[in-house]
Amino acid sequence: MKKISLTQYLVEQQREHGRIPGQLRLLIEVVARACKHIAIAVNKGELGGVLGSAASENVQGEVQKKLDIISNEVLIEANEWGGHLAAMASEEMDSIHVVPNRYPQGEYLLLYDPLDGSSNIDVNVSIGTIFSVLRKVGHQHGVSEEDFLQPGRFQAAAGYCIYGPQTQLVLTVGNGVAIFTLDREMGSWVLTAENMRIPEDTKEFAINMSNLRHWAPPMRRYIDECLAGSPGPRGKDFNMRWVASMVADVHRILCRGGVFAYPWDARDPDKPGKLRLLYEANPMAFLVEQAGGAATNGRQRILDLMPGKLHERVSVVLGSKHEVERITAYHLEEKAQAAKA
Ligand code: AHM
Ligand code: MG
Repeated sequence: MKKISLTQYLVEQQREHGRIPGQLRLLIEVVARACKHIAIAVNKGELGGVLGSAASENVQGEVQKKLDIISNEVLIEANEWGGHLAAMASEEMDSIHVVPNRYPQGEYLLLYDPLDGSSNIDVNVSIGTIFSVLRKVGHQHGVSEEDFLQPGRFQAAAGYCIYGPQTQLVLTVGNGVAIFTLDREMGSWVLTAENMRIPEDTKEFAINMSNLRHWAPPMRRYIDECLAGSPGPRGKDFNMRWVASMVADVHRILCRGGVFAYPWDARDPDKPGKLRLLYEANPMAFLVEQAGGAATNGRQRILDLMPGKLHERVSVVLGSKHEVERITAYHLEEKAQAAKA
C-alpha cells in the first residue's frame, strides 16, 4: 500500500480543492510537529519526570498538571516564529498570546486545549491535544481578544491528536475528516483513514452518569429512556462508555458512532457547562459535522453560537445525528412548555 504523508495530503487538498493556502499548511504541519513532541513527553511519563501537578491554577481555577504546562509551552514555541499566526489562545493561558514583534505576523489565529483529559494524565489513560484555526477577519493593525470571538462555523481547520495505544492526528479542513497515525520509526504522520462517517443511529452513549441527579429534566428523560432498554420506549438496549477524556470519547464516536453529552447541571446553575466553547466544543463540533454527525448545546447548533468571551463554557451534545436530534428536541419541547406555562 502506498503511504500518504500529512504533507502530501495537505498539498493535494490545496491542489484539488484550493482549501489550504501556504500559511494554513504551515500552521497544520507545525501543530502536528508540536503534537509529536507532546507525544514523546506523554510516553515518557514518570521516566521524564512529567507526571503530577504543577504548583499553579489556570484562569478557570483548575489545578494545572505539569504536562498541561509543558504542552502549552511546546505549542507556543513551535508556532510563534513561522509567520503564519497573528495570535494564540489556550485553555491554559489567562489571555491571548500575540506573536512577538520580532517575528512576522500571519493571518491565522490558533486556539487550543494543549492537553485534554487532565484527570487521566497520571493514570495512563488516553489524553489529547485539541485545536481550532480561525482567520483574523478585522483589518485593523494588531490583534485583540475580540478577533477570537467568532462562531465556530468560520473555522478554517480543526483537529485533535490522541495519545493512546496509537498516536493519531484527526483533521478537518472542511472537506471531510482524515486520520493520520504516527509512524514512530519514520517520525512521520501517515494517512490511515479518510472520509470518516459517523452512523446516524447508535446504541451507545457517553456521559458522566454520576451527575444524573443534577441534570435538567430533558437530559434525564433521554438517559432514563436509554436505561429502560428493549422493554422501554426506545425498544433497544444501550451500552455506556465514559473515558473522561473528550478526545478519546469523540474518537470512539468518530470510529463507530455514539452520542456524547456534557450537559448543564444544577450544582453551578450560572455555568452553562463544563467544556469550553472555543477550545473543545467548536473544534469537536466541526469534526463531528464533517463526519456526518451533529453537535448542539441542547438547543442550538454549536457552530452557530456567538462566543461572548475567550474562556466561555457550553453544554455539549454531539455524535450520531439522530440521537443528537432527539436530545435537542427534548430540550426544545421543555422550553416551549415553559414558555406556555
Ligand atoms: P480538562 O480540559 O481539564 O481535561 O477537562 C475536560 C475533560 C474532558 O476531556 C472530559 O470529557 C471531561 O472533562 C470529563 O469530566 P469529568 O471528570 O467530570 O467526567
Ligand atoms: Mg480540556
